[in-house]
Amino acid sequence: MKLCRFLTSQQETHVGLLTMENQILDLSDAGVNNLTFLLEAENPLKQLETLSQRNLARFSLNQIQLLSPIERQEVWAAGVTYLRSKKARMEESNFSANAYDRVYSAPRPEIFFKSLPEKVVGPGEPVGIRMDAQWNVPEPELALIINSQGTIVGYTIGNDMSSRDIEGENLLYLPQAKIYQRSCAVGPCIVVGPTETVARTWTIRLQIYRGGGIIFEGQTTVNQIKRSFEELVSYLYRSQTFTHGAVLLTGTGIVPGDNFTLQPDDRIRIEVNGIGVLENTVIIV
Ligand code: DO4
Ligand code: MG
Repeated sequence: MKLCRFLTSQQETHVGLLTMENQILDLSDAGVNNLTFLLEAENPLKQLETLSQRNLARFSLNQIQLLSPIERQEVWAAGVTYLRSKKARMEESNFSANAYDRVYSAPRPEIFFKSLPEKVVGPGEPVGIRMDAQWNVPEPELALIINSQGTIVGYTIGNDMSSRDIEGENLLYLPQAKIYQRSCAVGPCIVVGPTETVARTWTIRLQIYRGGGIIFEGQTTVNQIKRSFEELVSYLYRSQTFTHGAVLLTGTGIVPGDNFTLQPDDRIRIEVNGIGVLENTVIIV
């Protein structure tokens, strides 16, 4: 079941279900105006299955605008969860190679704050590269949707936009490399139902388009994430409460070569089979 938020032609925000026929079943027509309400339910999948049987208003995708499927959830991110990420970080960093090496196999994972919900960019909206950074990349990541109890209730796609020169200069600059205007995109929908075992069979694919052609292409599998999802969530929820639930990006396993940097107007396309496609163009912020 694919849950989404969308804007109607009357500029109203509704909650919907993406059907197999690429239509949107308007759950707001059944009085459901809030994603979090569904994600906090005892059995969200069962609720969605029941709602999907109802004769509700339908829209085609060209009648609406998909929004990021986040309401009041903070976005956090795990790092150095793939071997590829550890290697890239060790190579880029001036003094901190050892820190990345150690965190990859330490009991405690790297987890950092990424975005306030209201700053998250949705499908089709521009993502940003910092005006004071020279080396910028997208980080295509599986995102866990977690309820207030710490249960994983679904999955979506996240883009943890990052400035590698700022991150590499000094580890203490990480928040500046990671958290700035339009640095986090999430969408297009939340897939409710699959277990971790199923999610681990998915492939993450990144394509970057420039001037009509593809300038970078890469892929990885979710199964290459070193830590279990439960382990990542249990660290995030330690000594921390999330009244509205949280979103956790699970790290990147795709890192373009060292001579690649994003430019304005590049189009970033991230596909996870099992979820869908998240696409954004790049602007300087
Ligand atoms: O510590 C650097 C950030 C790592 C990261 O964001 C990732 O591995 O995805
Ligand atoms: Mg990342």
